[in-house]
Amino acid sequence: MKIGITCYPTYGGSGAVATELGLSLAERGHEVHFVSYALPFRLDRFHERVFFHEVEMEHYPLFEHPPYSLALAVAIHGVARDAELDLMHVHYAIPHATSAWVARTMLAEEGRDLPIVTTLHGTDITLVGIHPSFQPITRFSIRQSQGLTAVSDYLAGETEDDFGVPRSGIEVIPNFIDPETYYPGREPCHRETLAPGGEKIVMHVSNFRAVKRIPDVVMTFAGILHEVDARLVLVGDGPERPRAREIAERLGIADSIVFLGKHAAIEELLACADLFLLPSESESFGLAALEAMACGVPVVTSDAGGLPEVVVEGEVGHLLPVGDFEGMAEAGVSILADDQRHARLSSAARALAVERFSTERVVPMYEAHYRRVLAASSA
Ligand code: GMT
Repeated sequence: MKIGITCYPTYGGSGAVATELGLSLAERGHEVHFVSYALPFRLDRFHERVFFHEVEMEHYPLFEHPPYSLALAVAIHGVARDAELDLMHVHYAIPHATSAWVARTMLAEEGRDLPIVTTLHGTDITLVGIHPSFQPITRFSIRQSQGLTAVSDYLAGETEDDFGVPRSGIEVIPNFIDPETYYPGREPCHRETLAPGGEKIVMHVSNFRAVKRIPDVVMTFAGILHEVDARLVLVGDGPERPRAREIAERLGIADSIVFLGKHAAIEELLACADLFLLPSESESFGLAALEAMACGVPVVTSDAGGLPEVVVEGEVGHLLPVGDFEGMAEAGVSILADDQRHARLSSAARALAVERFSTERVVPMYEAHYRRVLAASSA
């Protein structure tokens, strides 16, 4: 198949999933065309059958906010026509599903068909999409897609409740990991640099938005530090990063925290973590938690959204109520202070990630979804 993919190129789960999917589809023999305003952050090497098309934007002085959605629609239209795409797969509904619908409408006028598959990732439904300024157009655009997938049961349910899309019209296809990229004991490990005194490594990876509850990461770590000699490694960047430093300084634990900033190859860092924290307010899936599990790292997370579909309580870590940083600290200590328990959770985490969420298992679900959409379109 010839497949177009649009995603946000920035540091975040939806861009990561879209890029890994595109690369894996290309490895399986499909031709993949990425369309976005910048190179997706994980598309960092040459790959056969993979093309990138940058959306051209005119920065006319009249526009305080240049209309990216329209420029994207024009780009999708051009790529679909020139590369003869079979279908367009957009990740994150806003504005991608709308731009794809405009492109599809333009192509229809020229006698061409471009089926659209939209994958819902999270805040495009639960936070941004539901805001009154976007709700009607999100609803319209996702209902216009020929295929609709969500990354968890939880998100499919929210989409039905808040947008009136029947649950039967949404296929749940979970996030996935390549077990040969994410694995325990990866070398070289950076343990000696990150924790030179042999401390346990507690890690958090995100784009530091408010929804990630960064203060809870620091407070949980402070609780762990009372009982266990540990260091907190914070990977990523975003609006809440200064707040994390401020809290750490106030608590007098800044020296035990490493602010690493953004890293593309997080598998190298996760492989030397002892515990992963994800205390989010809302998380439709929690790709970062899955990546940690695949590296054999037990996780302590909130029980928000789709996280219980990924993290099995007591088997691979612990799920606590949102905001319960004291409980999270206790759970973290119970894992870090008991080597045998840590080893048990670590191997269960790896096994679960590989069995349920490997590329090999999940990517064929997307291929089957595409085939169904194409069959329905040509019927
Ligand atoms: O929806 C978002 O917040 C953005 C998105 C991203 O690009 O980071 O994250 C979502 O998509 C990921 C990939 O499907 C999921 O693993 C994350 O749980 C989800 N984030 C939220 O729901 C907050």
